[in-house]
Amino acid sequence: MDINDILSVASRFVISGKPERVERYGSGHINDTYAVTTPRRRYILQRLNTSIFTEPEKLMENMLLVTDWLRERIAARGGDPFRETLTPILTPDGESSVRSEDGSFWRMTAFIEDSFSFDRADDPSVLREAGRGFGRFMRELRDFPAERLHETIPNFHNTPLRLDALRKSVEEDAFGRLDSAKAEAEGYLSRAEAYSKRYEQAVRELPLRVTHNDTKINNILFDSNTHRALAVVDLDTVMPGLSAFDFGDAIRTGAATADEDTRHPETMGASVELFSAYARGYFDGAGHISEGERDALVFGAKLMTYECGARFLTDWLCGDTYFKTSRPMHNLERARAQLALLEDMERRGDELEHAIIEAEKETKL
Ligand code: ADP
Ligand code: GN1
Ligand code: MG
Repeated sequence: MDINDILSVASRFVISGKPERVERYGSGHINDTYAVTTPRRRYILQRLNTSIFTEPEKLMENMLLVTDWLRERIAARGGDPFRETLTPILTPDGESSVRSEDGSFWRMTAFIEDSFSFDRADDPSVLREAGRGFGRFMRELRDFPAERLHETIPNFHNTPLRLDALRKSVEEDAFGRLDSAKAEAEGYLSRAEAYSKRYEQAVRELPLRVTHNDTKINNILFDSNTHRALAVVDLDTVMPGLSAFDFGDAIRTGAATADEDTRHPETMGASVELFSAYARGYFDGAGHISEGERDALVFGAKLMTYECGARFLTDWLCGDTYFKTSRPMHNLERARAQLALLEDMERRGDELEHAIIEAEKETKL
């Protein structure tokens, strides 16, 4: 589709002014995201990846329910409901999406101006804010009727099933890539039993909440003026889940010493300082969590790193069909970086557990 086609998709939504400019936006791995500008405003227009989100209409139902719910909570605490959550833009018929001629599925949200996001931080005060923002997101959805949510990707954080997929891709080696990934396959599969066991225990014992499930650090926006956490975006995977998943996925990207995309796994590790900062903000934002949930937070960070790395490796072995890539070995390099991060988290396990205890103490003071 060329720019004019995208502009004509944009004009099918009820927007203020004629869409004049369109540019690629953000660094998400799944959807195609564009910023659309009219003489008056900007909008985010997204083509959903419908090979991954196979029932996009249901996903949009979730998004409308969740943003309506959050808007009320935000207004009730005196916040700005049009800046602190996504505002879906509808069509003249009240639909939340349109299909273009080629069958692709589009949705639009108001652009949240004067905000920024980042792929990795090195400033503890920003990480603390991220923790507060994602923690508050979970707290504000605490009483949300979870049964009204569709499961947009079934078994999204079912780590044992993700490992089955990895095992299968190793056995089949359909693209002849296993030779390039022997050490990584061994690194991931040798941990499968231990992590699956601990995962099953967590799922058995911990409360199911409504969680975001993709708390990558670039899925939270910060206010450019105050640098406070502003809005949690990318609501496509809001589904029932464990608090440890959301805590862990944010740590995986936010408290790492290198980018997820680094080609230098030797520079990848966990920053205890950033981890502590995130944990402090998180306890503050999330409010009460159970002892069991608290005790699973460090495990959540390891699990999400492990699971995501295993998914990158699977995608590498299956010919790069899931995550967007921009270089030939991208997914293999991502899998290497996540393995390096996991090894470092395992080495520093005690330090991380200690940081949780200290952060919790501080919130209780
Ligand atoms: P993906 O599912 O591909 O990750 P996202 O929904 O996360 O796509 O969007 C990609 C990026 O665009 C986000 O990381 C965020 O930085 C930015 N973004 C998304 N929605 C908005 C919005 N309404 N206003 C401002 N920035 C946004
Ligand atoms: C994807 O959509 P994005 O880029 O925020 C993926 C996450 C992975 C992440 C790894 C729906 O997130 O699960 O952790 O890439 N989202 C989906 O960078 O699969
Ligand atoms: Mg995203």
